[in-house]
Amino acid sequence: MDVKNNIILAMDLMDLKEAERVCESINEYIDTIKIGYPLTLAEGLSTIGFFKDNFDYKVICDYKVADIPATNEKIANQTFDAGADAIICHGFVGSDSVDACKTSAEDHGGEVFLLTEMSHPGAIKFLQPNADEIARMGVEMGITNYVAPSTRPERLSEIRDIVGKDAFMISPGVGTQGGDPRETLKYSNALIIGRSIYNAEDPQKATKDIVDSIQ
Ligand code: BMQ
Repeated sequence: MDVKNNIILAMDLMDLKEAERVCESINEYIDTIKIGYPLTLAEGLSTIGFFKDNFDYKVICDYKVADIPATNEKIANQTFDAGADAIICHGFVGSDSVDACKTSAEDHGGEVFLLTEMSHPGAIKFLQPNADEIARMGVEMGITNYVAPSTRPERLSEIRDIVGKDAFMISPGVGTQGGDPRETLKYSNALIIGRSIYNAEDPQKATKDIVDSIQ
C-alpha cells in the first residue's frame, strides 16, 4: 500500500461531521485513513464509503478481527463489501482464523494486515511473549502487511527482522502514547497517528509539523 507522507490518520472521533472537518483541514497531507470501532459503531459501516467518496482515501478498517474462522469470514466480507481497502486482524487466534480474513481480502481485491504486538503497556503480559511467533506465522502464511508498536522501537526492529525488509509494516502509538516518528520510521513503513492530530488545536499545523519532522 502506498501511503502519502508515511502517515495514516487514525480517525477515532465519533462524530462524522467533526471527523470530516479534521480531514478537510489535513487533506493535503493524508491519503490513507484508519477507522475502527469507535467511529463505525457511532456512525455506521457507511463511514467507509463516506471517506472513499468524499476524500478518495484508502480506508483501513481496524476491526482487530479475532474470532473463529467462520465468523471472521463474515466480518471481513461485510467490511470489504462496504468498500474497505484493508482490514486488520489479530494473530493470536491462530492461522485458520487469520486465513479467513486473508481469503476474504483476496476475494475482494483487498488487503489484510496482521497485528503482531500492541502498543499499550498491557500488551507486554500476553501478547509480547507470542508476538514473534505471530509474525512468523504471518510470514509462513504469505502475509505481507503487519501492524507493530511504535512505543517499543526495539520490538519493531525484532519484528522487522522476522517479517523481512519487503513486508509493509505500519505502527500505532506515535505521539500521545509516546512513540517517536523518526525512530519508528527506521523500521516501519508508515505511522498511524490519531489523537496528536485530531485532538490538536490546529490539526493542520500538527500534521505539517510531523510531516516536516520526518522529511
Ligand atoms: P492514537 O495516536 O494513540 O490516538 O491512536 C492510535 C490508534 O491505533 C488507535 O486507533 C488505536 O486503537 C490503534 N492501535 C494502537 O494504538 N495500538 C495498537 O497496538 C494497535 C492499534 O490498532
